[in-house]
Amino acid sequence: MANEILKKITTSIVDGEPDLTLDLTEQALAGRVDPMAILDDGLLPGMRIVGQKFSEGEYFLPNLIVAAMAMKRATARLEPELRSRHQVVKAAGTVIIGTVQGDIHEIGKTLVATMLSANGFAVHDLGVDVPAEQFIAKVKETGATVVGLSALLTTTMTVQRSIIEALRIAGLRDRVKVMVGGAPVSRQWADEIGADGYAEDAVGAVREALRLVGQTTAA
Ligand code: HCB
Repeated sequence: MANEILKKITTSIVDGEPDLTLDLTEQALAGRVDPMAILDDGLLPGMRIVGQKFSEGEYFLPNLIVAAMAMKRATARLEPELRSRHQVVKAAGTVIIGTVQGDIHEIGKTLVATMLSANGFAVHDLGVDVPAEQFIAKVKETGATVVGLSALLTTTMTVQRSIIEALRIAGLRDRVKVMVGGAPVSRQWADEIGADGYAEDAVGAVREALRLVGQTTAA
């Protein structure tokens, strides 16, 4: 039953049917399918296929938009389930996260924020298209020790480097650890731009953030 519904969820994302995706997500939850499996084995494979079809010229912008709508609806429904699965023992630290300036992709960043907060972090999500100054102001205001920078475009991943530099110029680089992520981002890129951490997905981001604040508890 689980595999079948997860496949249907994937197909509904690829076909761009937000109502159906939400309905199938509800059905999966009612059938006690693990919310993490719904995300990892149902929704995300669908988004990967959509991205692939877009890069091959089979899909166009409207396909991306409608797939993103489906994904957003389903992840909003999953959010409370993902949060309640994790028992927050103590505040793990404060994280500021956002998608960098010039980039409006928000789904991955929001998932990372959800998982961090489900794992005990106080999270300030600055949204998308966030300029360096806004990250800097929020670090000063909150005393956050981790900054998460999301970038989905090869043209905006370079902004991650500029933000790290801006944090240095603002005299904050010794106070905060920077964790980068997003589809085109790699560990090698993170090292190249002097980031402190990199994560491939939301669970990895929790692990990485815990490492960065000096904790060892697994996500
Ligand atoms: Co967009 N888009 N898009 N898009 N888009 C991508 C990213 C392409 C790869 C598609 C392709 O060509 N195959 C491509 C980028 C190519 C490139 O730069 N090399 C692309 C393009 C070209 C564009 C436009 C330029 C298209 C156009 O206008 N002609 C345009 C850019 C707009 C802009 O930002 N200025 C654009 C627009 C859109 C939308 C608006 C239609 C829509 C976003 C809607 C929204 O977010 N509300 C969209 C979408 C949906 C995608 C794809 C299909 C899916 C992205 C997604 O949500 N993935 C994407 C294809 C792809 O990525 N394969 C495509 C699912 C999430 C869960 O994964 O990687 O974002 P994630 O996040 C992960 C992971 O990276 C990590 O954890 C997350 C959770 O697992 N992570 C972090 C992320 N951030 C982190 C931060 C940390 O600190 C730590 C870990």
